[in-house]
Amino acid sequence: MSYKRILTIQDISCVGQCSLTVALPILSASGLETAILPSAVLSNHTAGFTGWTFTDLTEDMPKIKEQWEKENLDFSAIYTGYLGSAKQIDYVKDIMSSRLVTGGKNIVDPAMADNGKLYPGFDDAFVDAMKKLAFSADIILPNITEACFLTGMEYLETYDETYINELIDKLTANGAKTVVLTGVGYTADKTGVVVRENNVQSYYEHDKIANGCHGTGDVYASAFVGALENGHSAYDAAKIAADFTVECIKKTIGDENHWYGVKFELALPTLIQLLNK
Ligand code: PXL
Repeated sequence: MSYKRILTIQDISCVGQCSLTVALPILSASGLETAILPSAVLSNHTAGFTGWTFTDLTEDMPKIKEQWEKENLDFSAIYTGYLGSAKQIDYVKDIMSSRLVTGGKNIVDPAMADNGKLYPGFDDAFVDAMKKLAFSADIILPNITEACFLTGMEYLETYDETYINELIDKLTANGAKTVVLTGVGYTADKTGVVVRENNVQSYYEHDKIANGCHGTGDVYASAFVGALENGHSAYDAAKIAADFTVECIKKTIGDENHWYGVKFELALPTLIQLLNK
C-alpha cells in the first residue's frame, strides 16, 4: 500500500485530550502521515470547564488552501471534527473539492452536540452548514444527538431498534452515504455502533463501562479513520475503534482528577495490535 497522507481539520484544545491532540497521535500511531488544519485554538475544551479562550482560524483557511494548491499538496483522505464557524464549513468543502485525491474519502464527524444538546457556541446556522458538509461526505460518524440535529428527529434517552433505523433512514434520505452511528445501546449496561453501508446494516455491541467520558467521540473517530485508511472495511474499522475506545476508558476510570478526557496514550499499543490483526 502506498504511504498515505491524511488531512484532519479540527480545533486545537490546548488542554483536554480531544480534537487535534487526540487525532494526530492516533493517526500517527496508525502509520499514517498526518497533516493538520486547525479550525480554532481554545485554551481547553468546552465540556465541563468553567471558561475558555477561543481564537477562530476561519480566515486562515482559504490562504492555506491557496498555498497547498501552489505546492500541489493533496491528501488521501480528509477527516473533519469540531469546526469553528458556519462560514468555515464552506471553506472546508472547498478544501475537500480541491485537495482530496481521486478516490479518496471525506470522513465527517459532525462534532457539535451530545446528550441532547448542542455544544456551547453552536446555533441553528451552524447546524444547517454542518448538514451540507455531512450529507456530501463519504462517511459520517454522528452520535445520536448529532443525528437528531442533522435530521430534525426528536432526541430520546431510551429508544428501540425502530427509532435507530428511522434515524439512519432519515440520514440516508438526506444524502448520507456510509453512516457510523455511535453510542447506540439498547440496555443500561451495553453500548455500541451501528454501521450502514450500501444498504447493509450491522451492529457491534459491547459493554458500557462508564457514562459519557469526555473526548471519546474524537478518540473513536480518529481510530476509525486510522483503521479504515489501513484497509479495514467500515464495519471492521468501527469494531477496532470501539475496542480501542473501551480500552482507553478502562485505563482512565477510577482517576477522578482525570474527568476531562481519556488516557488514550496508554492504550496506543492496543490500537497497533488491533490494526495488525
Ligand atoms: O470532543 C469534542 C470537542 C472538541 N472540541 C471542543 C469541544 C468538544 C466537546 O465539547 O468543546 C473545543
